[in-house]
Amino acid sequence: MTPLPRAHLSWPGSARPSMSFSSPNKDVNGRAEPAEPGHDECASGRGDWAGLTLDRPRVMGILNVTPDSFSDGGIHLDPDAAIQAGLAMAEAGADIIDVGGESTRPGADPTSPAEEQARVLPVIRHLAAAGLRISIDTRHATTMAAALDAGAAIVNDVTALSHDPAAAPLLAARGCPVVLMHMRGDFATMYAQAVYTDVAREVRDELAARIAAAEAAGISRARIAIDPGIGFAKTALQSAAMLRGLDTLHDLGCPILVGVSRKSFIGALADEPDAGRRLSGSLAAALFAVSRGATILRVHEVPQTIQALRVWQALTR
Ligand code: PMM
Repeated sequence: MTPLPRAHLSWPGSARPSMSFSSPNKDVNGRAEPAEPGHDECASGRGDWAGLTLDRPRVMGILNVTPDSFSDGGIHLDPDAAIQAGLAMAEAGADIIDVGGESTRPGADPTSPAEEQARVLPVIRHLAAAGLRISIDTRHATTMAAALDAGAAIVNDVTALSHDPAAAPLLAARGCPVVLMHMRGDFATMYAQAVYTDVAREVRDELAARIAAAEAAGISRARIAIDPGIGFAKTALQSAAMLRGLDTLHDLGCPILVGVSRKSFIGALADEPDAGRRLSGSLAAALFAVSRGATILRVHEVPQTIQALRVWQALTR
């Protein structure tokens, strides 16, 4: 099949600077990416982030090496199965593979950093050695450090560096890109704090405070991506309202990452209790998020998301 020409998106609001990304992977048009620049080459604001050009949507594949994540728990607990799944997502065009070893499911038992590292490090070592761009999904500073040592390039913290006081100084010293996700409370208490007057405005203000804390610790804004934390301390209706107001986050000047894949708000909107049967709703929400300015999508189903993005891009460019 003849590859489509590289498609460019029309972003809502202002035009975005072009970014170019590197990986042994293919982009969403099936083209090989150029070699990755070093971390120091990250540009500011909505420009390059983590060596990726964000002139088009990027895909982060989810690899939960856990027994109990809400939709894929147990599937990738065996390191060989996780490695094969990560390689398959990269082959399908994922730009980043997000490896996590602790379930963030409400009510999940906390995982010790030692157990978390035992799960993720063999997988990260293998996938990083194969040239994949890896993010580590953790709130523990010791796991961040060990994952970066094992070859991870990005830290994804669902607590926006608020859980572990050692995390921000560590990342300032390491100089790596980081995802700051919005949530309130912890995994056990977050729904008790899902009270908002204007969810998008309040999430924006709380993310601004986390960005300021990161900058005060020495992390440059150019290294920060933000995430509204769909489903975290938000009801289904609040998650939907957050997505509708996603463009409220633009003035923070950071790339926006969104994870809607299989989330319970999809189940609520689509009346689908089985998380494994939420692909269609997840794709609809993902494309909506892109139309509101999301630049990175965190997804379980990489090939299907890339197909949806290719068609969407071809129609909107
Ligand atoms: N969601 C989960 C875990 N980590 N990280 C970011 N940045 N954004 C998210 O929305 C997010 C996350 C929970 O979903 P999973 O169990 O499918 O990984």
